[in-house]
Amino acid sequence: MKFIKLVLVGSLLAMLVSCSGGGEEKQSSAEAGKSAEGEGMTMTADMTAAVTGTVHFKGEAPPQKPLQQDRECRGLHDQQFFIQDAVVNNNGTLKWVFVYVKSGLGDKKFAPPSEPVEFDQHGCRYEPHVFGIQTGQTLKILNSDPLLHNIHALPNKNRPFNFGMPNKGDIREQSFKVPEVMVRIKCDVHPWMGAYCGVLDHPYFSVTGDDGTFSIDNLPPGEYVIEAWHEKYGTMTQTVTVGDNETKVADFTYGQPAS
Ligand SMILES: [Cu+2]
Repeated sequence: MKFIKLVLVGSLLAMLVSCSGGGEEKQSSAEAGKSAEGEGMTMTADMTAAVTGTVHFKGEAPPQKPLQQDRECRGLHDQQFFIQDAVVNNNGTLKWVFVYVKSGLGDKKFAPPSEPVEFDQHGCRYEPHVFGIQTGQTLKILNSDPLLHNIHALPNKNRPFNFGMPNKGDIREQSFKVPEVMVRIKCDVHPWMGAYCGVLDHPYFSVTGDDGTFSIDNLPPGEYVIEAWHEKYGTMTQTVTVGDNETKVADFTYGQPAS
């Protein structure tokens, strides 16, 4: 009798845990589905304007500092990682710059994509270090490491979240409700782990990689303020006017001494 009681209590607890855990995920995907089917959404497929460019870094590149990890994390991989807060590529361009349409879209509405944005914890680093996501889009958080990480998001406008992911293969889903550039994400177990997420209510953003270029495609024609954001070197903006079937180049240059 006592055993049965324990089993009952146990399964009740398990149900409670799974309900509260799964409820959040259901709610966010339901919200995404609702806005995807909503009326008045502007489609992006037939829009033909584009803004592309390169983010240059002028002057001496900062030295690449090796990332110091603890013994447990070093044991997960045989690579030498470097701190990612100021990465100048071999071609003199700047990596991890979030470039996006800051204004100019008016009241056009854009449904979030149904595909999630994947965000991994791998070798005790976040991958990717900088990324963009649309409001209502699913952020699929993975843990590829066989140890405990926690995902601690520190937004100012969105609801913060903070939970542990103890096992390899763990998956959690989150989403953001309102635009916010940028949301910092950190791990409290491993203080060197940090990432930045740009939340927008439209799909017009890009992050520079190893060649320092960015591309913002499928824009409606118009005049836009394009902002480049870098975690260490700050923001720069410029205004660009693009017509149908037109691609404008908007380059940015960081690292210039103040004039
Ligand atoms: Cu961690």
